[in-house]
Amino acid sequence: MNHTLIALGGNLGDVLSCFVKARRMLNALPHSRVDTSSLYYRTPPLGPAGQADYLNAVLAFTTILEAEALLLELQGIEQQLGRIRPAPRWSARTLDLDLLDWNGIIMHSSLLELPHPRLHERSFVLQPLCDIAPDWHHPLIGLSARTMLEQLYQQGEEPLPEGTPW
Ligand code: A4P
Ligand code: MG
Repeated sequence: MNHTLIALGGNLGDVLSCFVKARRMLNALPHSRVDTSSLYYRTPPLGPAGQADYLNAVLAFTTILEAEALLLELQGIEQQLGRIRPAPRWSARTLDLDLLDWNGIIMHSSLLELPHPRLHERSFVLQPLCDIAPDWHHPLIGLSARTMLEQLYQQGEEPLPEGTPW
């Protein structure tokens, strides 16, 4: 079985309901289960101005699926929950499912980059990741999620408001 980390984000419509449905759909994939869920966080939008706040969360997910097959399943779930593609990069969305890590591998294909290339720059990923896997180590940077989050705060990034259970 493969141990993976999946980030959820969204800022359009009833995002929390999308998170709940996405978790249920992940649990329904063959030989797969959601092991742990972070709290969810309300986060200021990174990217174009004028967007609504996001909700963000991270799941630990065990699956028989290979990495690219899992990414296709994630995109299928996004679509079923109302994600419109193609859309301009970083436009508001009902649900974004990013694969942060798959068994700690490093990969650069046209479809998939692992670990997720921007995860270490983002408190809206690292804070929920720290809820469920603070000792997870970034396979390229070699630092734990906890240390990467502390570094962001040392650089002046504002801590997120307290998270909420689903
Ligand atoms: N792709 C490559 N690697 C991965 C991976 N590890 N996981 C490719 C998921 N997808 C991966 O993604 C674009 C392409 O990335 C896909 O075709 C896939 O093959 P997308 O989901 O279609 O588009 P996107 O999400 O608009 O682009 P991108 O660059 O992934 O955006 P990000 O980095 O996900 O940022 N602010 C807050 N507060 N919270 C957020 O969650 N999210 C974004 C989107 C912007 N601002 C945000 C948040
Ligand atoms: Mg994405």
